[in-house]
Amino acid sequence: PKAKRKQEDINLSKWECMRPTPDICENQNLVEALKVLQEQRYLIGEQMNSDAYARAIASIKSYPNLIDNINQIKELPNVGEKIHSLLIQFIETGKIIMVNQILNNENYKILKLFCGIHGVGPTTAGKWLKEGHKTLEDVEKHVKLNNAQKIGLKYYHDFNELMTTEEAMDIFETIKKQILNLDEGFVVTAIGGLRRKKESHNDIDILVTHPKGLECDLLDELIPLLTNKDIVVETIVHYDGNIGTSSSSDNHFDHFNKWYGVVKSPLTGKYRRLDLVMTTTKEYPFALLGWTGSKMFEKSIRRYAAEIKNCKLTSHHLLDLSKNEMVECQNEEEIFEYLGFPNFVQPEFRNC
Ligand code: TTP
Ligand code: MN
Ligand code: MN
Ligand code: MN
Repeated sequence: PKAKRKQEDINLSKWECMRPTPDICENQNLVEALKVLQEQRYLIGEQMNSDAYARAIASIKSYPNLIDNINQIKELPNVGEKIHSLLIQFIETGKIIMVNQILNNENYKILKLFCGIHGVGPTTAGKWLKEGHKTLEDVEKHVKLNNAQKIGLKYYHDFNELMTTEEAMDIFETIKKQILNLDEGFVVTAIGGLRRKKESHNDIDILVTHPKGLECDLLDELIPLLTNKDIVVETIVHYDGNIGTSSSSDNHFDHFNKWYGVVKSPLTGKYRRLDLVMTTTKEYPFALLGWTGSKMFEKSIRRYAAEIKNCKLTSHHLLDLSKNEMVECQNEEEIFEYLGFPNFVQPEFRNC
């Protein structure tokens, strides 16, 4: 078992980004139960409701002790009345009745199945369900899919199986080696869940820069090379960051050259998702911070920067709106410092 953190480590900030949050926490069973409720709200299109669960989950993940009494629940930030009563149910009975009801619900199972297709969100899944589709075979036969969804369906099984850190690291090292073969000056960094030291992974995310700016043409050379070596097997999207044509409702929309695709894992032979992001060296600290995640951490630190510091933080820059000037930062540490964080937040504690 893990070493318990001390009572004095309790941090009750309402800002997720200010509280150290590990991947696996002291109240993991409770977190897993609440994640079912959060996901169900998301799947039926109740985003606000889902977000309320996500914030409560983050609050619990950052709490360093086993939650087994009502006084502890009372002090948790970002837990509203409804979720509060579910937590009481959990400490009294060891479970949340609603969770099992959801897990047995046919529509929930179908929506979850459909959203497991890369490129399918709740809106599309809900539409297919309404049209009477129930299985992946129904979708394959009767629905017109876009390119990303076709790939998502083709590799459905592998994409929905989480990778171990060993496998994800092996893919990262394989790609890194190929990039450094092209030029030793490339700086190749694991980002996303791999950098946060999560114990399992949906994909591999890699950030690349070069002191002489060579990253701007790298993808055009790298992707054909990796394809020849049977490492890359599909391209999902290749964004040219200079052409601002792609529109996205994603909060994390940025303007980097990037490539999302599929690789064949050398270690297991399974097909895995890979994201490659190119950044200038000047933007590197901001890209690193923005692409390390978690998504909750990013949302929180951006809101904190805006509301408390009157700054606009993106994956490209930090703009101080009070002075109307860009803040130059050499590394992540300087960004946290400028935003008034008492300490640097290690990536492994950004798992909110
Ligand atoms: P993901 O790869 O989606 O998530 P993750 O690595 O935290 O976990 P896993 O892959 O195992 O599910 O995204 C990684 C980070 O990249 C995320 O915290 C936010 C950022 N991001 C963007 O900035 N823009 C984007 O378009 C996407 C998809 C992610
Ligand atoms: Mn990832
Ligand atoms: Mn993901
Ligand atoms: Mn990713």
